[in-house]
Amino acid sequence: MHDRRQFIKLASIGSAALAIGCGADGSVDQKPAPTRTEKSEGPLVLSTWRHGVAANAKAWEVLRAGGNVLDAVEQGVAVVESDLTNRSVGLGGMPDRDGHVTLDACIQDHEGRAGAVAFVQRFEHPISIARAVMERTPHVMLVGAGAERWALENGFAPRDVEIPEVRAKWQEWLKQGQYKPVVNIENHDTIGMIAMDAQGRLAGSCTTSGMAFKVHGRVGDSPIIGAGLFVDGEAGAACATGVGELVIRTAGSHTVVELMRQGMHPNAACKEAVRRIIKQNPDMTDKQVGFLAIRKDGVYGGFSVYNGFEYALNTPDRTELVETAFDRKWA
Ligand code: SD4
Repeated sequence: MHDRRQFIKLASIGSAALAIGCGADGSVDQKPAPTRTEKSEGPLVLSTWRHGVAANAKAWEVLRAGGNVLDAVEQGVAVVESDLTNRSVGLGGMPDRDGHVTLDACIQDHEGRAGAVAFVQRFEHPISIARAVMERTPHVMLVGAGAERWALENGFAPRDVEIPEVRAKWQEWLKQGQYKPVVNIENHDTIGMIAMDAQGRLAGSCTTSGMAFKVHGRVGDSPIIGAGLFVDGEAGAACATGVGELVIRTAGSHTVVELMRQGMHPNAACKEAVRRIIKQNPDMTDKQVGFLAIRKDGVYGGFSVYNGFEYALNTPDRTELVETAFDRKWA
């Protein structure tokens, strides 16, 4: 329970966010946001989309057992990477326009240590390679053939997966060959996970097969620290989903964390990041973007361009799928 002083503090943060002018209706900021301000109240896990439910269950298991928050975010999203029925994460994902499934992932801890891989093929767990890059090299990111060779040399076994349904969809797409992503359907379902352990340590992970039928070699926001994911132990954590190019151009997750550092509520910080994207891109037709955020004090939230962006939430009191507030309705 929050005492009165705590309540006033939260209320004033909310109105500060409103005063910064994050949107005309203000409804997100005015709603009493979900809060977790006492560290003793326990851990917290958020992850994008419905597949986040299974990922969160795994992450929660790790945290409940007193495990490391970095293990939690790695093992959580790895569940989704292994699910070959998932068409937007892992080896079951949709291919690029040349028929290759190429994967992007990154991970970051509360000390700002980070690892990433991009444009990798034939590995089931890019998130684990990303973590290994972080822990075993002086680098942050490895890409393509170099990343694959490094993974092989470091004990990761390649895996060849051929999914007839995916092949058939690609062949169908080739008939027109048009790149026309549509929001909220299987083309936009990266898993991004952000979490806090009982001691208040933050970590995040993000992994995806990227946009279906992308140009071979294209890398989205998901493996880019500051775009698809950003964690700062002193301020908060954020992750993104949706059209990666829009998120990269605005350093989306970094924006969210920096706004929270200034005291902004996570809902308002995500909303402001969305506002900047919309400002840069007056025509947002078919372009979904959503953000999730946890502020250092355990307050959390999210916001998206269109309705339909759900996130899986685990707290000591709640295990739910939550829809974020949004800027506009997808008709
Ligand atoms: C990307 N952000 O590669 C990813 C796409 C996605 O949910 O599916 N996001 O741009």
